Amino acid sequence: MTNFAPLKNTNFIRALQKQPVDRTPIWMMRQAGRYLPEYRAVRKMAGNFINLMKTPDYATEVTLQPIRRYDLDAAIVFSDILTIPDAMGLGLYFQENHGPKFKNPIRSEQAINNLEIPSHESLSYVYQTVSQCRHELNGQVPLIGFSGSPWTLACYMIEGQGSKDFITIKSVLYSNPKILHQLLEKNAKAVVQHLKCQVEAGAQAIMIFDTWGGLLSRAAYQEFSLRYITFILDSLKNQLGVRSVPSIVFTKGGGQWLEEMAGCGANALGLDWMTDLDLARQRVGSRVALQGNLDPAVLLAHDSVIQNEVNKVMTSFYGKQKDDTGFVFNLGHGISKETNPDSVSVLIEAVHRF
Ligand code: 1CP
Repeated sequence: MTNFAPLKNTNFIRALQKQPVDRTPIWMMRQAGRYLPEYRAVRKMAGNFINLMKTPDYATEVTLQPIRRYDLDAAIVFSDILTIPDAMGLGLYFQENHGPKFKNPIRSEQAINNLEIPSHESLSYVYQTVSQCRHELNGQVPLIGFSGSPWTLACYMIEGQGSKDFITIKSVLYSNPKILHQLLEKNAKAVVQHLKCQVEAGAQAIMIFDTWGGLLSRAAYQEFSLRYITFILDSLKNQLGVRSVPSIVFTKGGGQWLEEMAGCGANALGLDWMTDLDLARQRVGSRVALQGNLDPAVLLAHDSVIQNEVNKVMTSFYGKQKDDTGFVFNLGHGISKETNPDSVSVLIEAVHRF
């Protein structure tokens, strides 16, 4: 592994490990994105989203943009969860104003049998971006690597694109669970390898995005999502050993199963804004750190509203409990592209001032 500069701001890593911090660390999901004019400029240069993501120089540049502009405590590598299915041969493309789609969605058992775990080579642009970001960050803040959860990846692989209810995969779940498990198992192995390679390339923490886990019933969530996340975190610990890094699991709509999630092996759980931080802490005890959970829509309001809502989130975490370690401030989901970049400064200042 390359030698990188020592980390100067360790607050994020320490919070994930439930150790004392100098200040509450903050970063935002999708912090590199369309709300920033400098992102839109690089995206235009790249021509399209896929090219932006697959060109390490561009991807590194947009990863660093929010770090240059704001006093954030972590960077997240600019990539996408759909890189894995793309590298499995599903053919990712981006339809302007419609979002990502696959040319070859999974439509048969045969297609699942034919899937192969992506080679290191096919995703090397991600690892190159990770190393380049880590180098250019020069120890300023830690770098997060990430992946989608096997379930969330399968949602897109079977549907072929985004959806509100992902009804195609849910019908497979009930009519042919065995075949779905075969797909999830392949995805899980691919995710282990992808996260491991990102850590080896320089990622200092990892996050698993289970954006669509909340579509499942409690029992189905355990069987089709959490079980594979647990497998991934366990395998990573075994394979990385002393090089292991702290981990975060975010299931949107997962507030109902926090007790079970707290046992999956993650250092921290990401919470959406529907989940109360205070109650969450009571439910998971001191087993895991928590990350969240301001409604991203708050950023569309007046500065005084933003400050007020930040204080509510902070008080909800720090207000009543004795154990005040293990909190990372974040949004409850990705930042909206309608957000005024100045509102983000107001948010960050309010968190740091609290
Ligand atoms: O510029 C653009 O038009 C592209 C918009 C965009 C961006 C900024 C996409 C397409 N992906 C990304 C980057 C991205 N995606 C990051 C970057 C790091 C960061 O700054 O946070 C991350 C972590 C993701 C992860 C991702 N991609 C998720 C999980 C997290 C989440 O937001 O729930 C999901 C579900 C995707 C799929 C995806 N990629 C892009 C879009 C628009 C979508 C959603 C598609 C849909 O469901 O309709």
